[in-house]
This record gives sequence, C-alpha cells and structure tokens, in this order.
Amino acid sequence: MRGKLILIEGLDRSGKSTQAALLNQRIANSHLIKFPERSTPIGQIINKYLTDSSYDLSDQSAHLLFSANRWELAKDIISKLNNGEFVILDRYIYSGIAYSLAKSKVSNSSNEMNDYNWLYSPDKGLPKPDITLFLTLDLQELSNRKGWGEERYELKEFQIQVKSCFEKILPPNVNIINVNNLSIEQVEAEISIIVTNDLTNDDIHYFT
Ligand code: NYM
Ligand code: MG
Repeated sequence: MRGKLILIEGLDRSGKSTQAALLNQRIANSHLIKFPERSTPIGQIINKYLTDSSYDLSDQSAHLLFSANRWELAKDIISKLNNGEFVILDRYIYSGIAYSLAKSKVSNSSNEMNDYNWLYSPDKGLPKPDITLFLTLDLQELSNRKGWGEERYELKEFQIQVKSCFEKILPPNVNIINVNNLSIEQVEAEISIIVTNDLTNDDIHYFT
C-alpha cells in the first residue's frame, strides 16, 4: 500500500509548522518536507531572496523559483509514497499561487502575476496531495499575532491580501480549520480526525 501525501497550508503565524511537525511525529513512517526547502541549490536563492531585502528578483522569477524548488523534491516525494511512506508537506503549490497573486494586488505588477493559469502552470505535473488542510485566522486575530517582520512578506497588511487570495484559489476539497480560539492540542485533534477518516487506497494523483 502506498503512503499518503498530506499537505498543511496556512497563513503565516497560524501554527502551520507546529501542526505539521506534530502530525509527522504521530504518524509512524512519515517524512516532513517544508517548502521552501532552503537547503537545495534553488532553495538557497529563495532563502537569500526572503531574508535579504536588497537582493531583488523579478516577481516572475521568484514565482518560478518557488515552483522549481518543489520540482527539486518531486522525485523524492513520489518514491517515498511508492515505498509506503507518508509525506507531510508544510506549504506547497497553493502558497506559491496565493503569495504571488497577493503581490499583484499590492503593486502595479505585470499581467502574468494576476493570471491564475500562468501562476499555476509551472506546478502542473507535481504529485497532488491526498489530503489538504488550511489553517486560517480571522483578520482581527491575524493582526494581533506577534512575530511579524523578519522576512519579505511578513507584513500584516500583506498577510490580509494573502488570506483573501488563498480563499480564492484553494481547491474545493480543502479542509479548513479556523484556529482562532483553539489550543495547539485542539487543532491537533481536529487534524487527526480528518487524516484518519480519509485514508482510502488508490494511485498517486498529479496536478493536471
Ligand atoms: N512562499 C512559500 C511563497 O511565496 N511561495 C511559495 O511557493 C512558498 C512555498 O515563502 N512567507 C512564501 C511564504 C512565506 C515564505 O515560508 C517562507 P515559511 O513557511 O515562512 O518558511
Ligand atoms: Mg515564515
């Protein structure tokens, strides 16, 4: 039986990485992959872009690099799934589309950055998650959360755009969890129910 691909997407400061790590601990035989994966050749460029505000890339280049970073790991993900291992993703193609789309809302950017099909097409062919979760926060709570400001995109005003862009582009079968008033343990329990209810056995799916 192949392993499952489980994606946890969410707003910055929604507790996404904490939950991805907890789920990874709980499932035997699973691997956690966080995107961007900053250690690869392309990941190193992305890391510089995110952490060094004087290192500028065109919006299109940055978008394509985030996708290329997923392609750097695609083979590895597929082979793990075929080996019966679970793979838990912390961010994936929906972050790619939502952040780029949000950029186009806050600046006068080019047509491509506002074009869903253009933004989506480099990710076509990547393995598609069996389960997609999205951790969201109310706008008020988003504004209250601490810890903004270290990296590119970590601005409250920008995050409000990101939230609305995610809401436009998430797939119909996404499991949305509003984490506003929930403890880490409560979110963990909700995720656990969704994941265990959804383990049918079929072939790996791909984005088309
Ligand atoms: N990000 C992440 C993108 O803009 N496009 C993508 O495809 C992905 C995977 O990287 N603010 C952005 C969202 C985050 C930033 O991610 C770094 P993290 O999870 O904070 O390390
Ligand atoms: Mg971050």
